[in-house]
Parts: sequence; C-alpha cells; structure tokens
Amino acid sequence: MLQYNKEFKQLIEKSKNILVLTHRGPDMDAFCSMIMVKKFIELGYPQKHVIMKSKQTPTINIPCMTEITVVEQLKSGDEDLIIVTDASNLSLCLDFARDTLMDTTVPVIFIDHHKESVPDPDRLLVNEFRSSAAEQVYATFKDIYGKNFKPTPAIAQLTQYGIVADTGRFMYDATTPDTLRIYADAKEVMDVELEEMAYKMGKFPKESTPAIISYLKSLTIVDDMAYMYISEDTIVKDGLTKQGINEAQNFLRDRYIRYIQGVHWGFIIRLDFSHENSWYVSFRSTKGYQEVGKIAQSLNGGGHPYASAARIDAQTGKEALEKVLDAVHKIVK
Ligand SMILES: [Mn+2]
Repeated sequence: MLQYNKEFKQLIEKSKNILVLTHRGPDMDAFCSMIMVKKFIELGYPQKHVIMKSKQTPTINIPCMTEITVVEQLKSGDEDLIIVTDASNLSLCLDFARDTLMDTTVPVIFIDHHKESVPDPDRLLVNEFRSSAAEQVYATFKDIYGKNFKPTPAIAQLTQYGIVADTGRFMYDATTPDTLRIYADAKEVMDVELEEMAYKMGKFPKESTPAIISYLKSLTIVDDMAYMYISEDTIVKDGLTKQGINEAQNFLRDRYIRYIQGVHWGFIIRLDFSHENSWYVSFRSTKGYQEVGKIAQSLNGGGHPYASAARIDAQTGKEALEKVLDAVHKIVK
C-alpha cells in the first residue's frame, strides 16, 4: 500500500465521526467523489458514522445524492476527521464570511486531482494528478482495500459520472490509460449509458434563454476571435436573472463561441453578482490556436492554456470589455 494511503487508512480507523466535504459551487466530479468517499468508508467500516455536508445538491439525479446534508453554514460539529474531495485547500470549500470550519482542530485530508492547486502544507494530500477526483477516490480505496475491494453499483455509477464530466467524455488530455481501465472496471459493475449521461449533463434551465438572446446580440467577431458581453442596463431592461446569466454564459462559452466557422477562440464577460463593480471574463480556445491562459494571467487570473478566466474591476460591462480587449491586444499581435 502506498505510504499516503496507509496514513489515510490509519486516520479512518482512528476516527468515529467522519465529515466529507467538497469545494464550493460543486460540479459533477465534486459531488460524485464526495459521495464515493462516504460509500467506500461505509463498505469497509460499517460502524463509522459518515456525513456529507454541502450548501447545494446536484442538479441531475445521481446515486445516493439524498444522503447529502444541505447546510447554510459549515461549522465544527462532532467530527473527528474531515475528508475533502476535488480540492487541496479549505479556502476552496468555505465562505470565510459565514463558515467557521476553517478553525477546526481535527485532521483534514484532501483527495484532489488538480495540477495547479495550492496544497495546505500542514495537511495530508492524496493527489496522483488523475483525470478526476472520482478516479482518484476509486484508485485510493482500491489500494486501501486490496483484495477486499468491491465497488457497489452506486459507486460504479458515480465513478463513471465523475470521470465523464471531468474529461469531457474522454476528450481532454487528462484522460490516461489508467482512467480508461478504471472506467472499464466500473462499467463492468454497472453500465451507465454514455449518451444518456451526456444528455443529462448537457441540460440547462429555461431561464437562460433570454440571457442567451442578450448575449448573442452582443456577438462580435474580429479575425478568428469572437466575444460577447452583457451590460448592467441590459440585465435590468431584459429582466435577466443571476442563474439565467450564469447558465447562458456556460452554454455559450462551452458550446457556441469557438464553434462558429472561422473562429478558433474567444471570451465571454459576465457580472459578478456577489461583489460590486466586479466582472468575470472566461476565455476558451482550440488546441494549437491562441493560448488564452497568458491573457488571463496578464489580468491576474489563471487556468489552463486553452481555458482560462479572470476577475475584472470595472464599474460597467463596457469598461470591463475595454480592459479585456486591452489585455488581448497586448498579447495577440
Ligand atoms: Mn474535478
């Protein structure tokens, strides 16, 4: 057994009440990996009391999601161990204005897969830079349980959902032969139809339609770049909602902007609803074309070479757009 898995196993065995968490604004992989940890521990250690806490539940139906305890605030309870999935630091899981769990004195272990994450130096981290946290949780418990490793149909489904979500159906670079081996093992236990999964994950709420229309009216194409934004007066005039704008931005960013013929990359700007005079820009590009990671970095943001984002201080959407275009022009000659 790997050394960090041995330490993880000892921590589980020493504790009675285990709290499992994931990052804020959880995506599919975050939810799946969190639930997988609970189900795996319950399998091997039925006498342990494991609880999952989150501020929201998944928007699509996944196994055992009703076992998530929805809370408004994350604070210390009777737990003697905290396990965090899909993140390497508590700051990604807590809202400092409201949550007090940051001051916890119990051991915290992180199970992550992100290459760019900043780990907490004092705490145990399991990160083999796999495709997804779901894949990492599967691999970790496989090592811990050895010949007694026997994933249930629920765990097998969660493994497939998490991997498919974080690899974009095996299209991203993070997909390795081991990802496919683990996926195949899970599929053998319980087959999830890829078509059905992609359909469910691709759904968006109907409130995003008016925001999509507003965004499309702003579409500008310059050479092989395209961009869209919504100004604050459009939000009021068209009666757009926060959820509608966020979902519209996700949809257009991932499935529209760089699919226009002649366009290879672009960006979309949206309002930051939690802070005044603050906006967000998301860049997307196609491998081999404009590296948008550099542009986001020049705006003090971050991400990957072909998918990145930054926060912009600006009073209006127009001002935010001008700042982004300035940054673009400095890097793209
Ligand atoms: Mn993930």
